Amino acid sequence: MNQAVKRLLSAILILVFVTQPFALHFESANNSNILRMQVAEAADPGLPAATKDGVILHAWNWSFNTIRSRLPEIAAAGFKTIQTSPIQGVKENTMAGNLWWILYQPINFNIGNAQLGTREQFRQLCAEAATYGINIIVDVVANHTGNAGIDGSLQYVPAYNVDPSIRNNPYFWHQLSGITNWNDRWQVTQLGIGLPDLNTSNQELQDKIIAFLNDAISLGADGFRFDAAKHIELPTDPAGASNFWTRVLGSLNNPSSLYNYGEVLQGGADAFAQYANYLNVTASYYGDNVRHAVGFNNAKNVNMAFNFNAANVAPSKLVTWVESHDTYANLGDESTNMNDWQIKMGWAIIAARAHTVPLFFNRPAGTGKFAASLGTAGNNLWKDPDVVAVNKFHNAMAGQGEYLRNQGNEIMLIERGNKGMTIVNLGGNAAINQPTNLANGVYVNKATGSGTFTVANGRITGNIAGGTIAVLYNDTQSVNVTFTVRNATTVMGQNIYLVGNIPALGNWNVSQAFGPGSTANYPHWGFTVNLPVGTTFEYKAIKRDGANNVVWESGANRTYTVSASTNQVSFDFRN
Ligand SMILES: [Ca+2]
Ligand SMILES: [Ca+2]
Repeated sequence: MNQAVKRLLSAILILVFVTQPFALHFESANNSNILRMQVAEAADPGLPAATKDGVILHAWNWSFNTIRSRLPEIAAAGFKTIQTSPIQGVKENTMAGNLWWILYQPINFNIGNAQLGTREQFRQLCAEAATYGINIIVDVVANHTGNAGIDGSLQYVPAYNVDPSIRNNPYFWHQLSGITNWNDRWQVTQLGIGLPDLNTSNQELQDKIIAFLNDAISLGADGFRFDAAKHIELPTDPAGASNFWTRVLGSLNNPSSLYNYGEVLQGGADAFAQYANYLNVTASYYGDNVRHAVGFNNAKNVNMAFNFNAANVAPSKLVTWVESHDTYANLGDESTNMNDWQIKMGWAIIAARAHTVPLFFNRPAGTGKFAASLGTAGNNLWKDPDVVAVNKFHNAMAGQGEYLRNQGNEIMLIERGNKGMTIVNLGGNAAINQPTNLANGVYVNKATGSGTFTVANGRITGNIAGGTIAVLYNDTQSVNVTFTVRNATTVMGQNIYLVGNIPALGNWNVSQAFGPGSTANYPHWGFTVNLPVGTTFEYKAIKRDGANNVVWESGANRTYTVSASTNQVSFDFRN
């Protein structure tokens, strides 16, 4: 259910309760749903409507019920979308954290496994997530199945418990051997990555995959991350081409509501830009550059975080990350030793930027690389106040373009349209003084670094503490204020206007006064002015004719402060 429909339904339900408390008979299950919807509405986190405009929480190894229990917090933290681990049946039921890769060794195309939960629990997760405006996207393993063992050729033999309808069909498999030349596109797609490679060109196998994906969609899935997408052939491949992507993606239900992306790790025969013709892709080089930019295994240098380095694929087709579950968890420890501060600063860079969809990888809880069991929630960095502040910045800036600046090698300024700016300071205390397109005004830092910044005459100035971020935008809500000026009689050619010390009321310039008012109830005059909540202003009603001859109200200026709720002002014109 989209936000607008939900809001409308909530309003109707509240109205029904208020106006007809005794006339309706809800069953208890319905009542609990209604209450939940109202609670969700009360805590409306301002999530964008679509995954493409928000940020993703990669709830790595969290079970369906674990995710479900955290939905209010996840919504409050500003995550539009949650990405699950693979939901297919897997070859072993272990819950050991260091055996996380078992989830990437599926045995079928059915929903449910010991680690994440059942198909019904998945359905419940999706249903409840929808009440918070949260989308669920699912990690899908379609390139390969689990193997029979890690030794030698067993790597390329299907696990004994792979679904017999797959295991025993000789047409469903590529040859049982591994890639030796990663620059050979045929090998990259047609041979194994340490696992038995499925023959993804086979239409009967594709049909199983399509049925699985549509089952997930029917339960509320909002898109898919295709694992090892680089290893599933494209229609345009020079050798080994197939219609997998066009046929599978083209057979999904509700296609326009889905966000799909492929794990296309850059390097070797990646065909990166070609994949982007079919689905969104992972900007893995950029993640590497961002890690270096924030000083991980490198001298800090924000200039490394400007270029997406993504084969000229449009940024709107890129999923970005600071680290992925692979860079964290694989044997190479590519990002494992990054500290939380570095992750946060990297996240501030990628999530402040426009167009792309940033993915926040949630590390396991506890100390050590794999301290927690599969199925449990990870550490709490995803709800760190600075991460949340940047998430909300991302949401509030949806649709705004970006302008990137640096102040030396340690300060990056990410400006969005003329609405907001996030400043990432990797260095010491600093005075910011930079050109900007932001509207004039004072901007209070929404991140923990606090402080205020001032924009005037096309420059932003302010102080930022060392190692902190500044999240700057004015998100004041505007509301309609209704004025009724009573008993204001006029002569031919005169009308009633409002003039005051704010731009909406002409800044005391009578020729730019607001009005004329509506005369539906003459001699009473009605006005509806849209004003930001919290604005305090002085004003008066005036009589004005076409030549800007003015009769002012007598007495002192009136004052008013716009509130978030009721804004109806009525007064007699003071002659
Ligand atoms: Ca393959
Ligand atoms: Ca959904």
